[in-house]
Amino acid sequence: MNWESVSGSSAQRRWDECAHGRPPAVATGIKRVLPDRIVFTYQGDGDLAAIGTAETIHAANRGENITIIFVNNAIYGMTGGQMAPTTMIGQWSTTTPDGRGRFGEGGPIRVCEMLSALGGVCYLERVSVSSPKDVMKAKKAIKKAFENQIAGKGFSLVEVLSMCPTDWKLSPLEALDFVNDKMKAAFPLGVFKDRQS
Ligand SMILES: Cc1ncc(C[n+]2csc(CCOP(=O)(O)OP(=O)(O)O)c2C)c(N)n1
Repeated sequence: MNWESVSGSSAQRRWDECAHGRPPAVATGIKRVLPDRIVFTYQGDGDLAAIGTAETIHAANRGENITIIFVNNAIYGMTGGQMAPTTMIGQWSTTTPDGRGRFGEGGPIRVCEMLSALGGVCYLERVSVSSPKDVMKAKKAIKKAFENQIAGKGFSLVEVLSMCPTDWKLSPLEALDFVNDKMKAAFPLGVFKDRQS
């Protein structure tokens, strides 16, 4: 969890770490105490949509004026490839050796679609980094999420479909195909909410 300040004559940057799942709560506290700071979190799918589901939903519902960059690689990467809430039906992981099952494990949680129902949310967009064109779009979305915070518009989240070749057991090029063919079908790209005021 990180915050950055550009107030005053010189930029001050600070990175804070907190327990998995807690970044939206910690960001809430920092932003409320230091409202001139630009506060953002950088979270994986296990962090944001499993360990920290409650923190994410309630910060969004309260309309906290923070920016969340949500990295969705459909797996728990750091701990070695267990099923994440965003693992897709049929997808292999170390804890779903026969593929994720709709009845045993449930389907993948689509975070942007889920949060779009909450009144406090200002901006939700799902992007990808699996081609140069996608990277340009992702950059634009992330910039907008920060501009929203500077304008005081409230909660913005950009979901970034990302590669994890190591835990998917794929080559880097195969991992790009996995995002383009499989993940984009399960997690459609686009703007899910864009409140103007
Ligand atoms: C509160 C808490 N629960 C569980 C863990 C163990 N843990 C560390 S990383 C991780 C998985 C993280 O997956 P994700 O957020 O998707 O990030 P990735 O590594 O894929 O980028 C887990 C479960 C932890 N560190 N803290």
